[in-house]
Amino acid sequence: MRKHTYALGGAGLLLSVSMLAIPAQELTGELPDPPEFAAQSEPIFVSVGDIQEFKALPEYHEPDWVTSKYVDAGTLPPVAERLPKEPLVYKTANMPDGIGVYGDTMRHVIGGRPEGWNYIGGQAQGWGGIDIGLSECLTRTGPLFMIKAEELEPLPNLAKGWEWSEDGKQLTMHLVEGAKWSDGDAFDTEDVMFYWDDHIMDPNVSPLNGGTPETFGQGTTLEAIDAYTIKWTFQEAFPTQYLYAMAYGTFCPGPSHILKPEHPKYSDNTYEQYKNAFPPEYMNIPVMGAWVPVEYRPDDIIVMRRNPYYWKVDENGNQLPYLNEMHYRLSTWTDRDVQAVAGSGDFSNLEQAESYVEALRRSAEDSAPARLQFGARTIGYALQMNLSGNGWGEPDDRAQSVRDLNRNLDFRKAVSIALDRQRLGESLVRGPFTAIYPGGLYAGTTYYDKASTVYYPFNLEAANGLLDGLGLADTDANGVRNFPDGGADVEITLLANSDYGTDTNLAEGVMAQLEPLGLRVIANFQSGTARDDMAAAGQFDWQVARQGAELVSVVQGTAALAPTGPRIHTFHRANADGELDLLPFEEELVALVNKFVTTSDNAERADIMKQYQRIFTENVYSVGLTQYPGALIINKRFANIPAGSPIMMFNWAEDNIIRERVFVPEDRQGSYELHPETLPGEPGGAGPV
Ligand code: BQZ
Repeated sequence: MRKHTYALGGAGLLLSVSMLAIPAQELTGELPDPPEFAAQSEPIFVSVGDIQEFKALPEYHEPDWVTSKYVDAGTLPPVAERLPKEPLVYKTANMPDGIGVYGDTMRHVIGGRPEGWNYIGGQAQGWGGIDIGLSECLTRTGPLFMIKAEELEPLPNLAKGWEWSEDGKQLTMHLVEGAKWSDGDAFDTEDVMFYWDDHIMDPNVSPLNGGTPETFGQGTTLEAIDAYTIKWTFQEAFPTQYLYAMAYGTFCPGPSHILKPEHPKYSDNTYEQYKNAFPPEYMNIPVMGAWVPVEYRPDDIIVMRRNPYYWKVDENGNQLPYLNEMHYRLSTWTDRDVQAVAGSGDFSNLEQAESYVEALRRSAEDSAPARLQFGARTIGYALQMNLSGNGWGEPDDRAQSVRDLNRNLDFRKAVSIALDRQRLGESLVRGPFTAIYPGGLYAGTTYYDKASTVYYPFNLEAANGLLDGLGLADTDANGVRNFPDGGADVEITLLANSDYGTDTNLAEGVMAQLEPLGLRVIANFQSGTARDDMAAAGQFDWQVARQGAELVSVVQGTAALAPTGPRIHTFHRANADGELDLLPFEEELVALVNKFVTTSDNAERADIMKQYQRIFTENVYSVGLTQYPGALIINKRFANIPAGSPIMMFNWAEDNIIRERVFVPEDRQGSYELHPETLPGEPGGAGPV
């Protein structure tokens, strides 16, 4: 069998490119505007202070059965003792339907599966709002979609207040004094420093959602001043940006009194043993969130019961949450839409465009149990090429040669203009939903600027011309281009998440549309966690990715907009020696992102993002595929759902709608509770008590 060669002919290749290259300006074109989409609902814009405050109230309340069954029985302290000195108080004026009543359940359906409860140790809980509900973080950003743009700043949360030093290099934060974990243990700086010292700053641990030292700025330090005060020290002055990184998903401390004894620094455990020390079967894991896991049936359901120590109340002093139980049925993401529309489930982020027509048709009927609330076009997909040329993900010869192609601008341009985005969008759903998306920041979002967006329209002929220019000829006439000098066929693996029809449909669209370009693209469809692990390890040539909040809001996840650190970017990370081989335009993007983080001047920020968008799209940093609006599907019996809450902006809707203050009016409550009038039991115990 003839040994395949993948040589790209090094400098020879590059030289020939410049001579043959089609002038860039000839490949650019006018970017069509997204189709009008009237169904989008608008938020009611307010100030942070209109939503919440921290203060002591004259009296506190809880469900009657908690008082009679637990407090009166002496198995639980009175509610006032379970609450912090100054609980977080949600203001009635900001609650669409006002003060709520206790009772009922929200029935989620999810497509993920729990690996275990060690979020900060790097385990996934199944997504779909589970980890968002369990984890509380120093600040909060989900509800920021309703904050006036000129007052935009993360909401206080476990950090109830903070102040900057004169020179802006130090930030002192005050934790909610007297807040407790759901088993009654005190939440304090020991939990915060355990997360910082033994997770963020420990290279052997990768917390879920990717917190790394760079997330908080090169050289940043954190120290505990006392049990309820921490102090950050930054290299830059007033990097207010990092307050967003202190929200979900990158600064949500875990229960150190439970996790620390298992951490390798304090035990004989290996890091793998520590990560897996709290499997899904472990019930009543202490949380700061509103509900605690009390039952788990594999491939069936996770049931959660109200947290008796939850540290938030309404203005009448009623301890939240209002809902007694949360269900997460373990199914598929598509089934989530189906069940929400049918009324056997209560919530869904309608994010898979293929389900739109049926969901709209069904929910238009008067008898429909659920309503749809469309937001802006913040669901976006891109084809991301692995840009590491120095070994991230340990590529073999074939993969290494693909990486070298990926790092070539003409190659990325060729792939981009060989894709017919109109057809890709319509292959998902017809109608005014999908928009042509060249990549980068999304049209319709705060920092987007059309004039700064370079668009290379569909042009298969020019695409073939570019690859000819790279010396990738089909030397063995099998319809697939070969690497130069009689090399092997150009074969490229395409990683995609098989848990979503949209991801695999787009991937199949890309594979089909690149055949006429003579590239053999091979599907590597992996289920949720497997896909996430392969992507994080760099084990892909290309991937179809649904992008995160950073390209929607810019201020959330900013550091991940470019490889600002060795382990932070989705498609370009460092090799095993920690070396990051940035391309020249990437250096520029890193500099712009770092500048954005330290600039609080809005005009300057807007200008920085214009430069970012131009360099991103001009260099086809990633190949945009499509962009469309998501819709919240929520059962009509739920009250206090904020107007205009998008499914994805600063975070997912499971955070945006503030579930702890969602309620069901008494006369509409269903009898879905599986463990009525029970509370979580001992950590590691059998279940509810
Ligand atoms: C929303 C979200 C809440 C993760 C996950 C999942 C993981 C990714 C992403 C979305 C699911 C739902 O998305 O699709 O609508 O409920 O959970 O966390 O795709 O595989 O790793 O980034 O958020």
